[in-house]
Amino acid sequence: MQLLGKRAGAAPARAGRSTAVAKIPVVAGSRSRVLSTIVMATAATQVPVKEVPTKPIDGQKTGTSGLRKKTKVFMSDNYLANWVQSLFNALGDEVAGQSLALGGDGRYFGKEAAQIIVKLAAGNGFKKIYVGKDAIMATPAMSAFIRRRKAYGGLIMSASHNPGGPEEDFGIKFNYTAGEPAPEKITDKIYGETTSINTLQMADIPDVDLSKVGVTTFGGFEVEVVDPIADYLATLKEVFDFGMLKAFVTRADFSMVFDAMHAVTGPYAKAIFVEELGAKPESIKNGVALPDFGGGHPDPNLTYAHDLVELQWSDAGAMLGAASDGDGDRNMILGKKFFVSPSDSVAMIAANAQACIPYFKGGLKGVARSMPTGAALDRVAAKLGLPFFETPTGWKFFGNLMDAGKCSVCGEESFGTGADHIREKDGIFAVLCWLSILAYKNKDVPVGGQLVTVEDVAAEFWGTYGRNFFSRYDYEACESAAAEKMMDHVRSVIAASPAGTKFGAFELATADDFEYTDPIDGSVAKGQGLRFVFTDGSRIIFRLSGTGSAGATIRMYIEQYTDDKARLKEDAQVALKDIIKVALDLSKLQEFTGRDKPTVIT
Ligand code: VG1
Ligand code: CO
Repeated sequence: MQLLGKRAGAAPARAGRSTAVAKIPVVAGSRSRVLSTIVMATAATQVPVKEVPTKPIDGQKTGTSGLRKKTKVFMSDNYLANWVQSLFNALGDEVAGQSLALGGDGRYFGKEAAQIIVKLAAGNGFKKIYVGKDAIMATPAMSAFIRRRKAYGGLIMSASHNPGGPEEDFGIKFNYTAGEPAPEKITDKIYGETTSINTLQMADIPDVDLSKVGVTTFGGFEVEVVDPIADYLATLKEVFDFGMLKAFVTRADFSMVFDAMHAVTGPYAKAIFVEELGAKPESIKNGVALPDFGGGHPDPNLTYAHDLVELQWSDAGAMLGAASDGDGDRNMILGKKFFVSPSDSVAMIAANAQACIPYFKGGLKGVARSMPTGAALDRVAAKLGLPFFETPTGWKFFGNLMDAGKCSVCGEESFGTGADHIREKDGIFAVLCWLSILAYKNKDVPVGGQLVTVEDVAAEFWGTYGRNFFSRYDYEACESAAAEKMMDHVRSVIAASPAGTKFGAFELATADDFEYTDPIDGSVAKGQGLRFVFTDGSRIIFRLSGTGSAGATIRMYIEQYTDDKARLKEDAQVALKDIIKVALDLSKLQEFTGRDKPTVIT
């Protein structure tokens, strides 16, 4: 029986896990007796399993990307175990005899969480679990790993760009058989299970040493501790020409700097940029992964990656500057004194992919971006005659398009760039794309000659396509009720504004709450962002974040296009001044939230 699954020919399912495990009556007041009772698990795994009684915990609903809460919440009672057991319940018979992968971004509580998950996987009939050494595996590396090892799925312990540590955030998400973040049909089902869960199936096995690569066996259950880099590197080598990149990176007149923000990409960057491509070891900044990310906010943007920004705006700046987030799926690309907006970055990569990156030499199958992302990519699609898709925020919406062969390159304005080599956004991939573009464009420039820079690549792109000025204002940790009220107000503005309504100098073309029908499976996602589209193509969008762990974060996205050659290099904040004022006025943001300025401007 395949409840949710897509993988044909998966290991044969047993006739239901619950019938294979001896039932123990859970009697109120007899907790200790039940806990001490051990039953034999499935014939497949032969691991002793304890049925541990538990109770539903409120609010275990996954957001844009997995479940994120304060670390202390995750560490309390059965918080983590309940969610993982609910996931396995949601997946049902599919999991029997399968192999699961597990890793995380190295944040505080990850190693302890891994031990709990290993026991649950064994107790729920998995045959094998792969665990990244020290419970580490970057999000894109997990996606690559699932695909290469044909694992049934993987669990990633991360709250991504959210800070880590005992007082900060922890998180978990499930990626499915193609390496993609679980689609909503699964996450909805998990949530349903969390509201009625009453038993945890915990294997009665000791903790596993996760610090050494190797295999440990418990009955028919196997734990394999793996190198978290090797499979990912192998996938990247299938995409890029590492020989060409090495020749470029080691040029005497080239320099790069990669800020790992004390997060998971430190070891990956060393292995890939330094050991494989010959970059100088000092090119990697903040390369030691720490459980609290050194107290920082591992979000690669102009505010939180300020050390890198300062360096790149100084005379010591490198030709290419880049940073990645907590779990390695985001990227920020900088030139010398130059910032590439992520909405532009994905479009520039798409425009140059076929010429510069071997994996794309046959051309792109199609491209996609999330709705709030700036529309530069649309122009590339139109010019190259490519299928184009506009999806809701969150990487899970790209997976179906890629599986169906309709999308090669995709991105989000939130520093997310990726392709169909895996099913996650991929920070190091984006850096390698930019290295490939620079290497290709400079292949005929002799050492010491005038190198084509990141800024030159952008200028060339804008000269061809015009420029979509883009900015995002984040108002973090607002009071939830106030944020909801503001969104209600914006909805009422939409309802009262027919096409033709004037907002300052801007004339409304349409306004709505974005809704997406997946072209592959027909599933519908509603309420994905309040948007105003004006007759000149300018846009204003409001969303509430789905990745926070407390309060509400309001995101305001602003976009305006120009093909006026004289304005192409203008500062985005200057270019967007008028429309930003329109957005703040129509939403009454300050009135509702009391905030007179955003926490982060991108
Ligand atoms: C944010 C971004 C979204 C991204 C998500 C996960 O979501 O806006 O584009 O996919 O984070 O990224 P939200 O709901 O907070 O706007 V990551 O690197 O934190 O997994
Ligand atoms: Co991330």
